[in-house]
Amino acid sequence: MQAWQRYADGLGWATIAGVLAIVIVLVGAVVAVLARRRRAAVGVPDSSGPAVARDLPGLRQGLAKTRAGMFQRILPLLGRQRLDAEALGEIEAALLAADVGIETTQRLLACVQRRDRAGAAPRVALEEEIVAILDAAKRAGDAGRVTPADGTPLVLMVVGVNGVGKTTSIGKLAARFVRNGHRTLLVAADTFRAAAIEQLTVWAERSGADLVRQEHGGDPGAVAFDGMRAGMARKAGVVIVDTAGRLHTKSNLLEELRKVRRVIAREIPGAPHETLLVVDAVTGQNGLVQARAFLDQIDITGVILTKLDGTARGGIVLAIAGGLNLPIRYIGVGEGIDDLREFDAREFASALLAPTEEPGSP
Ligand SMILES: Nc1nc2c(ncn2[C@@H]2O[C@H](COP(=O)(O)OP(=O)(O)OP(=O)(O)O)[C@@H](O)[C@H]2O)c(=O)[nH]1
Ligand SMILES: [Mg+2]
Repeated sequence: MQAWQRYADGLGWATIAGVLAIVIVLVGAVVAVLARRRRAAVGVPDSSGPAVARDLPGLRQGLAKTRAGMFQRILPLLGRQRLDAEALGEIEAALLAADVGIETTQRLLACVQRRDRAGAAPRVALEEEIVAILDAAKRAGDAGRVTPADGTPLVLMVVGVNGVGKTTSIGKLAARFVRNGHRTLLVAADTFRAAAIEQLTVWAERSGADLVRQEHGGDPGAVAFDGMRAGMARKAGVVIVDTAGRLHTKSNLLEELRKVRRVIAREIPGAPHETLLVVDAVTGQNGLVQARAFLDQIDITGVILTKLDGTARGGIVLAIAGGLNLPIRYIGVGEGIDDLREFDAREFASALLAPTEEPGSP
């Protein structure tokens, strides 16, 4: 008998199997931790973990106006067993009034009707279809996302018309990244107003991010160039580029943004890894028209939808996802540093449709 077999018999095969199982579990755990570290090192936002669910009351609060508007009337209807024509009409009116858009409203209604005939509760049917629309847009956006190469930062370029909340959202995003341990650098490529550079400077201080800026009136492309060089030299995990929402007369905003984008791409291959379009939810269908104009000219990979707290038209989330096939990445639900939430389809749908009598709802 081999020495190892005698040794094994002495120990007992069951003990050896147990030890082996423990070793496998330990190796699995180490691999998982290393994978997480790697994601952190390249600055990929990690949305796993309990952070999303913890803030559910905050999201409900942010959607309070939408829920209290036309939606208030349909929330009780959704609790019914079956829907008659009148109830369906009310649901349609509520969805349209919340800016869901005609096409997406029709899709939702058709699904509710179909599932109603099959005996499904209207609330469940509507919630599932909302999640399906949002998930499809997310998959489309994820497919276009690029992971930063080793040793290069994750570069986010933020665009949108003036006043939609670009700079504020960048400040809030920076705070999130810094909190998650990423070295974050903000780039003030909006040189149109002196106040814009000052505003980003304040957000950099508030969030604990670094800043690259030049004088007011300078060339946005030159600031972007400095920003990418600094991001590499300082080994930043995340670089976020702020851009102008308007320019001096006669210059073409979208052309200027394309130029900034080219500079970024030339300096860091694969960058910008995400180009986020900021849309102000309060502007409703107008925001959608703006989004289309940007989409025609620039590769947009996702949307930050701001000011959801200030509108009863929160259905714009569905119009963007369903109508433009663009994923909502983040939503703004207030002006404070913590008022930016990573968008979660299921959480959004249940916060929107939860019955009012549920404990904790607004
Ligand atoms: N209520 C609310 N206000 C917001 C939100 N996001 C931004 N704001 C406010 O919207 C206003 C405009 O925000 P900015 O960040 O300056 O917008 P911008 O897109 O950078 O504007 P320009 O630099 O002029 O193009 C500010 O008063 C912000 O506090 C939000 O989610 N909720
Ligand atoms: Mg700004």
